[in-house]
Amino acid sequence: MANASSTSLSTPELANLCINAIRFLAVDAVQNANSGHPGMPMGAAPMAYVLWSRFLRHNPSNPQWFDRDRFVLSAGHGSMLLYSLLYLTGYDLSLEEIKRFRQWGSKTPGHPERGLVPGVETTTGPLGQGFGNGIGMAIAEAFLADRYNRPGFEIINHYTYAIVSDGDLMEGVASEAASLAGHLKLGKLIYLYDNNYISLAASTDLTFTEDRAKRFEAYGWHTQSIEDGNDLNVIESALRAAREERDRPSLILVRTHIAYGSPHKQDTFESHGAPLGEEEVKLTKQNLGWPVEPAFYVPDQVLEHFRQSVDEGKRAEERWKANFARYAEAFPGLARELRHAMRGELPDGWDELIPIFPANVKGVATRVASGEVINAIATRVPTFLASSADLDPSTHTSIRGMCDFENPQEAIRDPQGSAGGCWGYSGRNLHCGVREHAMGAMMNGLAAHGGIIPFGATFLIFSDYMRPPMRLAALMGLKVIYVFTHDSIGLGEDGPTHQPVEQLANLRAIPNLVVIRPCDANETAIAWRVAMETQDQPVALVLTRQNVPTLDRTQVARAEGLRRGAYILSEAPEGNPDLILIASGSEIRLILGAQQRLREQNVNARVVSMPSWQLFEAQSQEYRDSVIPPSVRARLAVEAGSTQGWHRFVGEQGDVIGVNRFGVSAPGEVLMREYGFTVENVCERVLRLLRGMLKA
Ligand SMILES: Cc1ncc(C[n+]2csc(CCOP(=O)(O)OP(=O)(O)O)c2C)c(N)n1
Repeated sequence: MANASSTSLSTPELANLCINAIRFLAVDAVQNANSGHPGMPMGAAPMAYVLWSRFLRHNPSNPQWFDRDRFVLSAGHGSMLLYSLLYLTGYDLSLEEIKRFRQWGSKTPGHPERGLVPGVETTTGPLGQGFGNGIGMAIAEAFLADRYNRPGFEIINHYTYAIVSDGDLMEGVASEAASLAGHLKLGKLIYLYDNNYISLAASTDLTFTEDRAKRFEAYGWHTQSIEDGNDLNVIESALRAAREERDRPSLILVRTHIAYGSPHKQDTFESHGAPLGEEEVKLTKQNLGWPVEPAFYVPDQVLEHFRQSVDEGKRAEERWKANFARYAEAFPGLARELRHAMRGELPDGWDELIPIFPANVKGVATRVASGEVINAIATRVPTFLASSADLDPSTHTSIRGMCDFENPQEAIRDPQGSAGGCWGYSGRNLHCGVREHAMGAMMNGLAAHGGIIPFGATFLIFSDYMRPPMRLAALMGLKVIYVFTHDSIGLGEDGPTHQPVEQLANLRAIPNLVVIRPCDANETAIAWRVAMETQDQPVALVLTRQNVPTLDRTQVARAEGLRRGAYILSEAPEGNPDLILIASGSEIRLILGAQQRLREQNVNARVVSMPSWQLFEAQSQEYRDSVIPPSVRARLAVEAGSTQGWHRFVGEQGDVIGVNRFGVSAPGEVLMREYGFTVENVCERVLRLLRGMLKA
């Protein structure tokens, strides 16, 4: 079924049976679960059928085959559409699982979840995200194809398809991503739009009346409109035309009817997110000529027809493997590189060029140190891709001289801001423009596609704009790296709109996201190593705008300690500590200063660098107790951000110097002083803490 030539096999009757099988698996599963979204799969089944049976090149026996077409169901609430297709085409998803839709421990959760359901490329549900993920996947394909294909060897050559809905198109993230996809001329990106004029709570007449085709044309997309979403031949022709259009992404607007075939629910918003009801299920089956019983009925010829995908998929992968073997003979170096990339492995010697920074009292901003590390890694890791939301001069995240990811046909009119080198799809710098939402969603697509290690950069304050995709990256366990600079009120004059306060606490609250705030250049280098070596978790690096001293590691512990999340940076001078001082990032300088000053007052303080809560919490209790002994209850934490959560480490009797109000526009040093980030204030708070404990 992978190529159109097999369409002659599918009589209209058989096609109709197949489409109704998709529809009624969805209807029955939702009815059985008494929860879910039947309407969308019922309306979109014909386009999904045409795509999956006549175009999609995939291998149900190996959902990981690298050169498969990618398919994203961006309207994740219509998950039963995807589960039906996966079951019918022979993925490792049984009919029993379909019957257990939305139940505890099933492989058919409410919304498609990558990693849990075989064949699901990306977790969708929050509308608009899948739309952006698909664009990341198409970028990955274009990048890898440009870098690795050679004449006669189209090793990387696949399409990215998605089904998107009104909700997807309404969400802002889709506008950002569509705008960039149009600019980049991603010709192998093809989206089918389930244009049914109904959303969750209303008809789109109440909310969404722009001319969608014109909107996408203005973005630079190729658009086609189909009046009848049940006309398979027209859908097939449109998909064919979209595939032939190589210079623009495609949107095919398909007029469909939500809950198609339901006598009382078709075209109503009630059918969007609730079971049809037993009586209506019966009437709908009768209306479409489907047996009322049994539920979950799949005619043999339907299964047989869909299951041709299994053999076709195997053959397609075998052909690809044979071609890859010839490629490896002709281009052994490239093939080795690509194999590493496809497996997500780092090449030998990937870290050889990462610098060790000499001690320096004046120091360097951790964003600047990070920039040096990035360039050292990029030289050795060819699929390490930088993206930036128009802030790379400030975040120091350009991969210098290693080309810009741009459409190669595009004439460069004004190259300001270019990273230098060539201009094309093998460019290592993906300029996202001022589009953080899209950057986050696209990075998930890049990582989910595989073969690429993406990182993206912006100011910490604007992590707020990327939080939804960051949450999904963490949920999926994707290897995405975030570089967030300008990490505190210490950034200064830009004022409270730009000064993060609650962002660290916010990011630390996301399960499975590793947040690291290194204290100096050498911790930054180790933080990058951790980020590169971490496989199934996103990592956020939180960096300063302002200089911080590069610590003399002959006087304090080695920066390698960062790997454990927290470590004793400087032991209490007299051994057993009276007090533990804990900080991260730029505030380490203060607690080191306080340690010296307190010694003069006979207070014996241990200094703990705690760049990452998550890494620390992953350590054994024994290790954690060795760094923060339970017996030492006098503890003070210092961090230029919300104090929320810090009591977990300082305990009930401990104290925290933080920022629990918005910042102010003023020079960073002034602000830090006024907000109590001085050695004097740290010492004063320590003495107060110790006095209070004596009294208690
Ligand atoms: C970001 C986000 N906001 C809200 C929702 C809740 N929600 C689920 S589907 C939907 C709208 C559905 O409209 P449409 O996309 O046209 O899907 P259809 O009604 O055609 O199934 C909403 C608001 C969501 N899933 N994601």
